[in-house]
Amino acid sequence: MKTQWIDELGQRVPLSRQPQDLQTYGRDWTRVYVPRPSAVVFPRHAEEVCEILQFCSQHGIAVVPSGGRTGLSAGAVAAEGELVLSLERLRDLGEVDPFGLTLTTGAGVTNHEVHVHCEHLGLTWPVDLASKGSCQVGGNLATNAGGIRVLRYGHARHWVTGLQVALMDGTLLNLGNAVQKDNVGPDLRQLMIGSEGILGIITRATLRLALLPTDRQVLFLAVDGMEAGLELLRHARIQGRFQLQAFEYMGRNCLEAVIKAQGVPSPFGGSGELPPAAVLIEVEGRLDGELDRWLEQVMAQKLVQDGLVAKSSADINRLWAYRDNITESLGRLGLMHKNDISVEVGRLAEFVHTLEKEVAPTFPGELYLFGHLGDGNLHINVMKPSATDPEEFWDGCHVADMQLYELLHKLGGSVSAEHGIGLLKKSALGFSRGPAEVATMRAVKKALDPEGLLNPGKVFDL
Ligand code: FAD
Ligand code: 2HG
Ligand code: ZN
Repeated sequence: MKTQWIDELGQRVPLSRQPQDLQTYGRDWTRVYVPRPSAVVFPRHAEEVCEILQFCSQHGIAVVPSGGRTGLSAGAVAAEGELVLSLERLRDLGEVDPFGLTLTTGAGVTNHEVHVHCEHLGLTWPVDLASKGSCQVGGNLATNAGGIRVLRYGHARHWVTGLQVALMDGTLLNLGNAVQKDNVGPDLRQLMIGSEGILGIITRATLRLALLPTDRQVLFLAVDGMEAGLELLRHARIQGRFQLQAFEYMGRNCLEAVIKAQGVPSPFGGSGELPPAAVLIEVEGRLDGELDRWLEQVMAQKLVQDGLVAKSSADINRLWAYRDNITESLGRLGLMHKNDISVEVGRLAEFVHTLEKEVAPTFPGELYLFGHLGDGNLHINVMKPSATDPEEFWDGCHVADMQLYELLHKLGGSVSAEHGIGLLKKSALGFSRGPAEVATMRAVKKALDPEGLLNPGKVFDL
């Protein structure tokens, strides 16, 4: 491979070809593709991002934008000799605007750093996910991240007023600022959000902030399975006179995986059998006994078998850790094939029924179900049996996936609720998006990146 261009670029901007950096920055959280970037660049400001893109356009070099590399669909993977462009040095973090409740930040600031920055003012950016320590604002917006508070606040796209984006030809677009009301033609900010780095590179964002929830109440409840969890959700939404912040579900084997991988005791105490499933509910505000009354009702109706109510912030963190640690724990116990699906909440019972009866037996491993029940979003993880060869396992999963996607198509669900398409889910795209819609996406991509150099092969092939 000709590498003269790498030396030339390395004289202009910080660049690494160290094998360790190529391994680290050439991949995200997924472990399906072998990272093979040609180099990694670390621009220090937006103008350098533009300079790199212009250089790459002139030399026909493919570029992969890389954030915190926590993505779960291989969107930030560079397996074909691409140049990785890391945003980690774009770390300017401004002051909170106390009038408009906004904050302007570089794309490379982590989600958690934004939270800490606003906390002392009683404010937060309500995009909250278990990967918050590593994922970056740019990555959150490029994936339109969901997370554990979507039920209350919606996805990341609702919490942005301005974006700065570098295009493949080196143009820098300033799309909006901290102004809240701004209806001037088609909204290019929203086009960029969720586009997984195929249309432009986010260099800076102005975020909307929300009040940090006070008087957080957290319940960890044992339920009989998915149907009971859904019934509980219906009760919470209709009869509970409180504001839900989160409503999360995990099957028994997920809980077992966390207990085993993290070396923690059962949340329900003792050494007795774990319940078929558990639901973590977070509610905000002073409730004057309303939550206790609701809990008594659902226990009387036998919707809940056992329950814990957090009594302190240490308790809240301890209970949330059972949910937050699922992905990490499953990853430690084995190789996982992942699906991230959603259907209307009202059709989730029907979906799970068919999944368990017809689709689950076709997967070549045990299924682990958990997710954001309140959003109709389930994470279906399949663990590779230790005796199965990885290639055979991936192939078997891809065959079974097609049945899963057919089922979702029939129910009008989504093949990617929050993680995006990236490289991994390209074969799923057509089950949730029609041919005319995909053709329109391609036309937009071609208009902004005619040579297809920005994150090539992600979402769809040109
Ligand atoms: P990366 O993985 O680096 O990149 C993701 C995509 O965005 C890639 O296509 C990349 O090319 C592109 N990209 C990155 N930065 C930029 C930029 N500045 N400009 C343009 N494109 C860019 N996701 C959820 O939605 N909800 C969850 O609850 C959730 N929980 C998670 C829990 C764990 C333990 C893990 C490991 C992941 C979880 N994720 C979740 C997935 C992941 O954290 C999110 O998708 C996150 O938003 C990715 O951010 P990142 O900075 O790590 O992006
Ligand atoms: C979560 O909700 C993430 O914890 C990760 O979206 C899901 O690991 C997964 O499948
Ligand atoms: Zn999730």
